[in-house]
Amino acid sequence: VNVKAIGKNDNANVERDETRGLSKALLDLMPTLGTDAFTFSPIRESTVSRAMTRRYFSDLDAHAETDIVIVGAGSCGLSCAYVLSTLRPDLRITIIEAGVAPGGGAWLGGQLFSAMVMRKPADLFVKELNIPYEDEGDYIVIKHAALFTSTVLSKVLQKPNVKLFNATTVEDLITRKHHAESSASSDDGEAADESKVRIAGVVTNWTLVSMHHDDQSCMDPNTINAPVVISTTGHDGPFGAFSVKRLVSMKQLERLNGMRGLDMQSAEDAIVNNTREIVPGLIVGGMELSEIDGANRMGPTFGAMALSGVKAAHEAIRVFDL
Ligand code: AHZ
Repeated sequence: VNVKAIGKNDNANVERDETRGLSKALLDLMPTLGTDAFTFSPIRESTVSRAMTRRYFSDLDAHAETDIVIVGAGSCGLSCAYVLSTLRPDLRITIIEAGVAPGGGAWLGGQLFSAMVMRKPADLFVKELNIPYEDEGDYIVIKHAALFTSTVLSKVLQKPNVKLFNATTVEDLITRKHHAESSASSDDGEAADESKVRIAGVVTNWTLVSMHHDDQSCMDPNTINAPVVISTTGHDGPFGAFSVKRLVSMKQLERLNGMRGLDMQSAEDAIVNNTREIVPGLIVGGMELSEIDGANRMGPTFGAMALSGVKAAHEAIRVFDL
């Protein structure tokens, strides 16, 4: 795909005032603020409108056919997007997040506390992102979960091959008949089973529209075709575990085993180790997985979310390249 550059980054040409830490231009601007000497560059309202809508609709057009869709921009989905977009700048990656604010449950550490705990070796991912932390031996602590989430989010959003559609919900999965011989997960050449499907994209709607299917009729959705979908929608809840619940209702999974009680020790290993292609074309990562396998929850420790995202990226590249 041709992925066009997202914009000019002329930070390298910014002249800094070394003692005061800010750019000379910003320091020169400061005393003019609130005086007659200060005014913004001129603009017309329609220019603002077109600046936004032209880009949004051109992104919708470009991403209607995408290489990889990530459903859910929580800690797992964002970690996955970072690795995938870095390793494969040639791939067009589309993130669909139901909430207005991407980040899922990773804006706070646990309860309403700030600090975020990650067990080693997830410190390797935090080092990759260049986020400061305190090393406590077997685990590290980032002073605020929002520092992790805002950093990974900002790095992902700067990638030219990534588009995040937030306030947008995945309402359904696109399916095709699955032919085992062409499957990513089977190489034994068995005959096509009519009831088996592969996932071939997602069905979307703006979240505010999705929330009103009960009181407004016929608000049809939109679609995105993709050979690989990665679902990281979290454990069951009002929005969570979306794709795996849909796999059960379309009889591609017999049942969900349901997330078990909390056991930090075993839960994190299980989530990373079980991150995989569940049906052809659909990889599941993060806490959504616990619903399929009956893994324990881990509570407020986030290493498994980062490394499940790393594994989902690795798996997505394998499936895409088949
Ligand atoms: O809004 C959801 C959230 O941002 C989004 N999402 C869910 N359903 C969606 C749909 N379409 C689009 N149908 C959807 N987006 O998915 C994101 C999931 O983020 P999360 O933080 O809930 O999940 P995660 O697996 O990345 O991280 C789980 C973090 C947890 S939960 C937990 C525990 O309960 O013990 N412990 C940890 C570390």
